[in-house]
Amino acid sequence: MNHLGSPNWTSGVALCAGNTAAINRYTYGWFPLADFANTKCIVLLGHNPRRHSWVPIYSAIKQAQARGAKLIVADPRRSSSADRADIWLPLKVGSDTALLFGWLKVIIDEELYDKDFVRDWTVGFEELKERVNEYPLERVAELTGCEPEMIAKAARMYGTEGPAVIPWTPITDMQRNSTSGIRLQSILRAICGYIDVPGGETLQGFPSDIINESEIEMHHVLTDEQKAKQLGSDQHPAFTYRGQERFCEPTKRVYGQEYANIVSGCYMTPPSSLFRAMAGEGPYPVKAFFFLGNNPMMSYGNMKLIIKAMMNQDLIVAHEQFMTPSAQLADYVLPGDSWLERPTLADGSGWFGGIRTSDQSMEPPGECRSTFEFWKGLAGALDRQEIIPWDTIEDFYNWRLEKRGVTWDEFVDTAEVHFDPPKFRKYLETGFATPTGKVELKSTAFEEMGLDPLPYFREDPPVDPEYPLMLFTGVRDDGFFQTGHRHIEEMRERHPEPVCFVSPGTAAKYDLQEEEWIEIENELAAISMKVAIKDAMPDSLVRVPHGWWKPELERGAGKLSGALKYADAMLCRDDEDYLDREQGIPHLKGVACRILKSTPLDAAIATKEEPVLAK
Ligand SMILES: Nc1nc2c(c(=O)[nH]1)N[C@H]1C(S)=C(S)[C@@H](COP(=O)(O)OP(=O)(O)OC[C@H]3O[C@@H](n4cnc5c(=O)[nH]c(N)nc54)[C@H](O)[C@@H]3O)O[C@H]1N2
Ligand SMILES: Nc1nc2c(c(=O)[nH]1)N[C@H]1C(S)=C(S)[C@@H](COP(=O)(O)OP(=O)(O)OC[C@H]3O[C@@H](n4cnc5c(=O)[nH]c(N)nc54)[C@H](O)[C@@H]3O)O[C@H]1N2
Ligand SMILES: [Mo]
Repeated sequence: MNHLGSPNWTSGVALCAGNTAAINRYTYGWFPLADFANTKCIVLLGHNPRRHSWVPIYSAIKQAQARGAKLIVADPRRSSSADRADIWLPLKVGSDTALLFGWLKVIIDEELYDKDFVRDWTVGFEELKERVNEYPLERVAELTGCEPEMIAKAARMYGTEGPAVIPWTPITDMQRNSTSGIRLQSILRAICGYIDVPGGETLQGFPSDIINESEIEMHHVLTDEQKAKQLGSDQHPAFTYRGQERFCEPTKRVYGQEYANIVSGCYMTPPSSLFRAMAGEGPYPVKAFFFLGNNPMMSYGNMKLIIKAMMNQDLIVAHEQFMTPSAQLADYVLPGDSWLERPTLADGSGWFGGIRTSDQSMEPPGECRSTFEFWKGLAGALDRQEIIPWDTIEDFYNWRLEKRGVTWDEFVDTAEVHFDPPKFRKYLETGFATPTGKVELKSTAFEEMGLDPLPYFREDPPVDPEYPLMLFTGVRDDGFFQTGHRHIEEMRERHPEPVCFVSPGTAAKYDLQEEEWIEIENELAAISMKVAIKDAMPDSLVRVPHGWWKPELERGAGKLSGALKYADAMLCRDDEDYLDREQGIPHLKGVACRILKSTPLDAAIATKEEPVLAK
């Protein structure tokens, strides 16, 4: 993309970890990794690692607790992590940012922060304090629905029982106040003295002696003129070139190179701006769309708009393993190989400072090709062979490993994860990779872009009596990964249909029975789900599973194998009220909706037929 001159690239990591990385840079220049092995206190904002979801994190938390570490969980639902927590804060869906303001208020008022660190290594503390004073505990209690004493108790635990960690959570990556929520997490880590210390959160940088992924991406070859055209960067610049290039110089100073695409999240086009331009809403037309390792139609907000955007393209090319609803709209589907069928050399994208390898175990079947071969073939077809000069992917890896003095074959044979020995408080020598070299509690970069340099909280739009319930998306069924795997019979036997969760109170109010088919509806669409009644759910909240379609149903425009009937993205909004201002990502944690009971006839149809979407 950089060689061809297009700045318009986006990814599912725009609402999962990539955007967190980009926003963390505004505070201390990098994205930290939690040191679970040595920590004394863990805070989970929603994030609920389970035995069948985030296995290493689940195990690390259990081990830390066995050592006596404290666990604080904020979750509207009594999740399995909430069950094991020392403190559970049952906050209102989408209100994490307000809760974090409450914590800061207590920590600043009671002087539980690290005063030396704040004096020597931060800028903007006084302004931050003033902003935080706008959030007294009574107001925070109202915004979050949590008891003021419980908020204060959790804040004291975080402030005094450290070193503590607030490991990455996707939950604040998908909210209207995402930028402020992520900033508040980074501010808490910093002022409490938990950054780059054992048991806290470490700024790992790139692994040594390897050509890292950010170097390979060659962001310097994309011209300033093209970067300036990146869609959405005027309105929502936080993770675009416009926002992130402010870190080039400091990143070079601290980490040795200008571009650091941490978790691949730092130079993206805001998805909603991209799809709106593709749909013809300007500022200029987009005519061709290529996607790879992403099911774009179902992985953002406002799915109907994305379908319109795709239908408005002259050319769509998909590099996919399966005929997903997105791939069904492509002009060309290039079959992709899978991870066992290719050798892999991966660094941790700067988040985790290690290198991982995986050997090729078998040949890809039929016409399936690796992504390397696809891009190399494309460069050749454009007579630009010099972009990818290596004959094979192994040659490419040999080049990346030259500095280590090993060949790919030798390196992969070790079958290890390669770590550099940990270093702490590296900022004492280099400063932080921010424009001021300090931890920016008040962001100079946001200020320069005309954005609020301090965190703030935007409340929900007023309740529309037509849509009295709230939904959030995010059941990850154990047998599936995201929108994938619904074609695997054994897994479908375990989870044959999409199932949403409601509380016993909500079920009683709307006369819903276990396993009954219902429709969940809002201004955008209605989708069909079966009901599960769960004690762990609070009243008036509906938990909707992510990414449902049925590969066995009819394919193609207007059908899309059931995606129109079941996908959560049909209900996810991307109007300004539902977008994070700085990033332009959708609010998926608290969307107004209502429940309609399906008639038995509808329920029968729901499993067999698909509605036709007017083109
Ligand atoms: N088997 C399997 N494992 C997976 C995946 C999969 O598809 N299948 N997906 C992987 C991926 S990419 C991700 S990102 C993770 C997601 O996994 P998690 O990070 O655990 O996220 P969720 O399961 O979506 O929701 C976690 C909790 O957040 C709570 N929650 C919902 N809204 C809010 C809110 O506004 N505030 C707070 N504080 N809590 C809230 C929910 O009640 C839920 O208990 O799972 C990963 N693991
Ligand atoms: N509405 C809504 N949007 C969301 C979320 C949500 O809960 N609701 N969750 C968000 C989260 S947490 C995440 S992580 C993102 C995930 O969003 P995506 O990255 O789109 O995740 P998947 O749905 O797993 O789609 C990945 C696709 O890549 C294909 N694929 C997998 N491996 C390979 C490969 O090796 N080669 C090729 N060529 N293709 C491959 C798979 O077949 C699959 O169709 O979505 C985000 N978007
Ligand atoms: Mo994710």
